[in-house]
Amino acid sequence: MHKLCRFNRGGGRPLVGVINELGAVLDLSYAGFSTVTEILEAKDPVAKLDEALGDDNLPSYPLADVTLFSPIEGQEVWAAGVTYLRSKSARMEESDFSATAYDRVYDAERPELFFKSMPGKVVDPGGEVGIRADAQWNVPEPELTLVFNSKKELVGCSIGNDMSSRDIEGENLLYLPQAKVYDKSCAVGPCIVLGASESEVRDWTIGVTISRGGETVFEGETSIGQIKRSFDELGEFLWRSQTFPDGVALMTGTGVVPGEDFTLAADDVVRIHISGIGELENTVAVV
Ligand code: DO4
Ligand code: MG
Repeated sequence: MHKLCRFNRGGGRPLVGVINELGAVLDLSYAGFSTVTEILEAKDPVAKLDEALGDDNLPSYPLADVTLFSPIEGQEVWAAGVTYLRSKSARMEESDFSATAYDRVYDAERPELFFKSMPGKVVDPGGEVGIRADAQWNVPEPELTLVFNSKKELVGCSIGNDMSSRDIEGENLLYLPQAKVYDKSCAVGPCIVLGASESEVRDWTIGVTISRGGETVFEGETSIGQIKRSFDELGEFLWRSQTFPDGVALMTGTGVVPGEDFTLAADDVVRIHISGIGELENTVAVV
């Protein structure tokens, strides 16, 4: 498995690197790579990286000395919903009005899929994620994020945060785009893991810790294996009647939902972890 990332040191354009087991970033610009996408588009991305990493002379930098960027370059970000039982029950509680829609989609053949973010609007690791100024009930949604290349091949996975306004979504299902798509509502990172099979990924855990003024105000965790649908099934529906010339990232839904009395506040720190990938940390700001 390889952890592909975008980074730089002391400013300048993002470079492509791999985070190794020692917590160092190996600089792939010295192996001739300038984008993550060209690796994702290769015939065999893992073999391509194995070959590049065979060079013992690649410069390496401690993670603490680099700035990481989201690994999303030109990929649109989409999201699946109601893929965990916990998501279905939380949404049915938040809205009498829309309860049957959530109930039905959980069992339906066609999954819920929605557009989440233009690539240029994706928030970097360490950046600010947004809560809407006109919303009262806001949560992060920690989600395994699948990464496909332009040939529909599932080539890797990352960590995503599908920031959501639950009061807006709960008021009327037709407000879902406003609850889900606004400035700073989508973060992805810190890397894309290549070379993990679906069965390996399903053994991983995903969780979130939210801190306020240094105190933990919420934490929760679940297993990726609880996702009801297979990755191929989600990908197959996403690609129906649509192409993605730069590839696409697909958040796979949340299985960790804070209780009804919890809402995010400005300056909260949200840390999402997936056992096989790492941690995506962001600070909350009102937008
Ligand atoms: O239908 C509402 C959104 C569902 C969602 O984002 C999730 O389950 O993660
Ligand atoms: Mg979600």
